[in-house]
Amino acid sequence: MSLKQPSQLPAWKALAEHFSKIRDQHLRNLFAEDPERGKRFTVEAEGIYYDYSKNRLTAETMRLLLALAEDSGVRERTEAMFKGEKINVTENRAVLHVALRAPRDAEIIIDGENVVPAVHAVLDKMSDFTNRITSGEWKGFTGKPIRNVVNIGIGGSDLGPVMAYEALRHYANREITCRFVSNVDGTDFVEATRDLDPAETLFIISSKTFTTIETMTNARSARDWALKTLQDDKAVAKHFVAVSTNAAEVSKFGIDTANMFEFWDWVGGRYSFDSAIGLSLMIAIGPDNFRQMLAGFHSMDEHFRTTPLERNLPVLLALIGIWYNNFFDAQTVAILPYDHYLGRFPAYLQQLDMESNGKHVDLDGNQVNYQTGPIIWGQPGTNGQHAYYQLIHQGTKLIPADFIGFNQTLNPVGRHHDLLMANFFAQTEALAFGKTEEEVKADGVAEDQAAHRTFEGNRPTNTLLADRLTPEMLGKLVALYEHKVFVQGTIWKVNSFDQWGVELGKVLANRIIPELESPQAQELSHDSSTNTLIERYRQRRNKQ
Ligand code: G6Q
Repeated sequence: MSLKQPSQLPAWKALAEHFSKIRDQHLRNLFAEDPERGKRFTVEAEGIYYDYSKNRLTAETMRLLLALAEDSGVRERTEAMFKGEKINVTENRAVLHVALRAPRDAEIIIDGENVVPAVHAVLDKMSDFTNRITSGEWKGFTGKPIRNVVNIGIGGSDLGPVMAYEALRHYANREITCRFVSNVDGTDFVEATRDLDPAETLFIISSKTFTTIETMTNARSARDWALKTLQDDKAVAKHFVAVSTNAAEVSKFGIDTANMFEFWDWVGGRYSFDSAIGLSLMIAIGPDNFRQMLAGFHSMDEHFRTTPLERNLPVLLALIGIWYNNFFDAQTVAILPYDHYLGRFPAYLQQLDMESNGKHVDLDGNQVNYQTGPIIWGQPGTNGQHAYYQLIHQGTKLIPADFIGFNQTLNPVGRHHDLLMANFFAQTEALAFGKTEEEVKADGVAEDQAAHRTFEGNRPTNTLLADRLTPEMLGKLVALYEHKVFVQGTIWKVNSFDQWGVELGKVLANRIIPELESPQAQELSHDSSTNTLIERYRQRRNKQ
């Protein structure tokens, strides 16, 4: 299939022309011209109130962006994904994270087989295992119940579980301590396990391939750590379980494949925490909450699949992102959750978005001549306000931001929630409307100070407001962003489901490992910088 570059589409050309007319329009004027704007540019669906009125756009912009989605085949590609077509063309795989949350009676066929029963069989096995752990029926090797669960995984096998565990901590069983080890830096493992009793600790080795060097290194250190105390290889069966697609490697490691939780090659790592990769999360929050989270994912999937584009949350979020990325030339998007539980949400979205759409060639392998995925970053509010918001308000860069907040707190304490939300509303207001020099002077600020205290405004934001951070709502929010990334990837014509960009570094590290570990100093044949750095490390690593 030969692809039309997006910039050749009539809707793209029309947007470029439209952009030249409205690029300097100020949100102050847009709001003044239309007293209903703050209600008009909103959508409420799936318990999420999405206000996109504080964006630099008009009804015409939206009409053209929606035409772009139509012309780019968003609808057709969505159907292709949901039907299990092999849209991950560079790996010849289907992309079916939506099957992970399909109801029991759904039918999704890949290579002639309905995958939904297998999905539910694994979920049932996870539920059963969770119940055995939390009830104390599953005992460690010395007969003690499990009190600590350590997930060992990295990338997609870590960021999702840890984000969701933090997000849903309110619902977690506090009798069980959950830790997450990902980094090959030994510090991560040592600090995560230093206060744990091996006799009460279960390791979940989460790795789709079961060959990832960081995970396997941590898994082996975990086995050594456990056996140092438990003193018998048979203890591995009671203290280690695996989540993987690779039964052969799991059993080579010494884990009974009866204690392996399966998933499939049609689940991408960064789209996998609602599969068995979420086992640690299920143990923490319990099977019922986990299933509610899946129900949330599924209802956002259905919303995305069936709602007209102009009221479709992921589509709108995606299109407005394209507007800034490709027309305003914005380089980044800030994700700003005003909920402390969502502290890891920006880091999770970083992988989801940047690994998916950080691509420089289209599906045909042609170099693109337009910007693809943005840089994603952020921290929860209000902390960020005392750090980097200065630049968002008064810097020279345009930083579109997503503000995510909740009407109800899970931890009512005094005035805290009203203060949090007052800041949430104030920030998007300040960013949009700013403060003019006249207003500053009218406050009595001296002439020579006025410029410093002026806020241009016209800084765009999305507001996503929901009632409460529940497991179901977390599922909805994650699916919202998954599909946003998908829509953008479709418009940019990139493969959002591979990640070849992480390979080269791995290959080069594998070449350097023996150069660091071999007892005979091996000759180095890198560039002069890398050679000198390795030499220096070899000389100095054992010096005190
Ligand atoms: C995500 C990527 C990547 C992957 C990790 C871990 O989409 O594929 O982040 O999840 O490299 O891989 P394993 O699960 O195979 O250890």
